[in-house]
Amino acid sequence: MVTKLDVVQALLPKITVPQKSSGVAFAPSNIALCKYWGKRNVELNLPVTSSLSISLSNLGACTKVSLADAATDQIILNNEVVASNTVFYRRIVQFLHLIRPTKDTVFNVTTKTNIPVAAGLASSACGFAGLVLALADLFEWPLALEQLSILARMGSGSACRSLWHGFVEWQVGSQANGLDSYAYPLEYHWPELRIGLLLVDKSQKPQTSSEAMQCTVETSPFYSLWPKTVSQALQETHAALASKDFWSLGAVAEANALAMHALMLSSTPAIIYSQAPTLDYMQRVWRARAEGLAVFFTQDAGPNLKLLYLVKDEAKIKELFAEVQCVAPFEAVPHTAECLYDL
Ligand code: 2P0
Repeated sequence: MVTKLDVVQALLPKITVPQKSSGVAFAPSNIALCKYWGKRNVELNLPVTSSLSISLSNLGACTKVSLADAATDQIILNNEVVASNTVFYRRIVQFLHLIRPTKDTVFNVTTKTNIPVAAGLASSACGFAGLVLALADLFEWPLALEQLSILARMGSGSACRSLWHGFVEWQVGSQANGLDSYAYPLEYHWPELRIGLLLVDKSQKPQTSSEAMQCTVETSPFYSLWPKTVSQALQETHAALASKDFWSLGAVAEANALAMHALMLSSTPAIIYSQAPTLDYMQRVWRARAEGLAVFFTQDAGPNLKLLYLVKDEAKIKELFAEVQCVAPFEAVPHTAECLYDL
C-alpha cells in the first residue's frame, strides 16, 4: 500500500533546508458547491468524486512556520499554545512528521484564523493549506501549486482546494498514489456573487468529517448513487458558471448539499449535523425564494448554512437575515500573512 510518506518523498526534493528564518502564508477557507464526501483511499485522502468550491476571500488562516531549538513542536493557534494531548496537535504533528528534513527537526507553527475552528467552515482546509504554503515559503520547495495541493490533501482532503481564490476544482484522479488527484483554479470570474455565512453554532462539532464520511460510505444504502449525483452536479455547475446562470448554480449547489446530508441521514448510525435553527434558516430561504428572491443555501459538516446570492440582492438578504456575514469572493484579497495579521 502506498503511504503518505511515499507520496511526500516522491514530491519533495531530496535535500530540503530552510532558506529563510520563517515562512508565512495565508490560505482562504473554501466552501464546496459540489461536495467531496467519501474516500476511495483513507490513508491518502483520495476522493470518490471530483468536487468544486469557491474560496472565501480574506476569511481563512495565516500561518508562520520556523525551526525551533526545542524538544517538541510548538503550535500556537489564535494566541494560545495548543496542548500536545489534543487531537488538533497530533493531527498537525503527524503532518509535520511527513516533511521533517531530519528526525531532529522541530517546528514552531503559529496560526491565526478569522473563522470559527471546526464548525463546518472549512477551518482544517485553510489551516493545512496555509501550513503547506508557509512550509513551501520556508524551504523554497521548487514545486508547482498543483503539487503543493497534493501535499495539502495529505493533511485534509478539502485543503487541496484552499490554495487559490475564486472557483477551484479538485479532480478525482485515478492513480493509486494520488499524484493526479489535486486541485486547480477555474477561469470563471463572477464578481457579483456573494456568500452569506449564517452561524448557528460556533462550537466544535461532535463528529469529525472523516468519521462521518467513512460511516456514510460504509453504511448508507444510497452511497452507490453518489458518484453519478456529483458527476451530474459538476456538469450543471460548469454550465451555470459559464453562462452566469445564478438560478441554476444555486439550485444545483443546494440540491447537492441536501443529497450529501441525505446520505448521512441514511447511515447507521444516522448523522445529523443540522440543529433546529439550521432548519429554520432553510425554511426562510425557501420562503424568500418562493417570493422571487434569488437565494440558495449550502451546508457542510456542521449546522451552519452558507447562503448564495448576488450583490444586487444584498440589502434584502441583510433585511431577512440580520445576522448574516457577507463575503465577496472576488474582491481584492491580501496575499501575505502580514497583510492580515501580526503573527
Ligand atoms: C467539502 N467537506 O467538499 C466537504 C463537504 C465537508 C462537507 O471536505 O478527512 O476536513 O480531512 O479529508 O476535508 C470536510 O472534510 O476531510 C469536507 P478529510 P475534510 O468541503
